[in-house]
Amino acid sequence: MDQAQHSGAPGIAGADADTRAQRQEYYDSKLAPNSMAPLWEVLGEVVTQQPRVTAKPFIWHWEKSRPLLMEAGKLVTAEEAERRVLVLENPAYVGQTRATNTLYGGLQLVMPGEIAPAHRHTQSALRFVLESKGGYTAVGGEKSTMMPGDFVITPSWSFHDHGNTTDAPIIWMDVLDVPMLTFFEAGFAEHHNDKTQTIARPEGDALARFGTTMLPIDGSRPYGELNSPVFNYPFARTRAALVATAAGAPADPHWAHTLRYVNPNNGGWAISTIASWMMFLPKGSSTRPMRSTDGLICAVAEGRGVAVAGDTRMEFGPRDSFVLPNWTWRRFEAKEDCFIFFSSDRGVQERMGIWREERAA
Ligand code: GTQ
Repeated sequence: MDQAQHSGAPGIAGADADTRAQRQEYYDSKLAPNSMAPLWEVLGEVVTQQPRVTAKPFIWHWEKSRPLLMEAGKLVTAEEAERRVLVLENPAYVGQTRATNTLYGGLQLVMPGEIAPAHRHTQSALRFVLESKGGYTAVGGEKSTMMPGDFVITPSWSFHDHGNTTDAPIIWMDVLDVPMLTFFEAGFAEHHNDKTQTIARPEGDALARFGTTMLPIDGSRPYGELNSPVFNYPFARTRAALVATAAGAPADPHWAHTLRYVNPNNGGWAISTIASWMMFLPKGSSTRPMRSTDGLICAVAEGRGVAVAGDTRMEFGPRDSFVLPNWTWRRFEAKEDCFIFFSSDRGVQERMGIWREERAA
């Protein structure tokens, strides 16, 4: 069969009405009762020539989402809610708790004095801090203060609790691999016996041991090989690295100046399932169109500009979050110096050997 016939409308072309009726009778009365179905009627749907993209580009503007979060802050406590989060629900997936086809996104608020109690789950999570005067997340027996632009991870099955001992709200963006775990039906979760986990190490311990281009001589790996033992990548360091990078080499036409958050144990992504990186796009510059099989959840640390996905132009400013769908041409324009955070399911796709990208000239 010609490969081109694998795409297009369901069913197979060319059969006359009699034949079609005969086949339908066979499907309904013989196959269906035996829990079988004819592949040839659906092959074009199942094995498509190009990805069938379902997510829509969308931007959640900080000016709108922050007041909505603060309203939630009055209606429900962090303890009641367990996690007081407004889900970033893609308009293409109403009621499905998904921001992209494979990732969950949310905006989480912890008010002064509140604690989001300790729990763990097989879903991995990352946080990208949008507003903070110094709230914290505890992971694996260590607390880390979270400042704006910091990237924090809670790998699969690690206990985590969040708290805020400052006098100002803390807000961050959550990205979790929830839809993937749902697909695998491999979700487990449990509460910690205590509201907060026991702190066993001083703040900064993980960063000192694993985050300075050195590693412990005894080879210890708190989360095994798969996930990074560094659980806070401070924005101050990331930003300085990106600025220094830009001083040393011209911008890549598609990536501008981009560095990825890495697991120092194996050079892979910080979280094995959720890839994450940050782009520095200097004022007045832009990137050329590209697309990839991973859909992106993004958040703006600094700057204003435009993100284009397909025919959709999204004007962004500081602390906005937005989605750029999989296999959809995307590009950026910077009106100011922009530092943009990205996350995607690329970690999983790469290990499956299916990740692809295309770059336009
Ligand atoms: O902070 O543990 O947005 O468990 C969704 C589920 C955050 C969290 C979310 C969670 C968390």
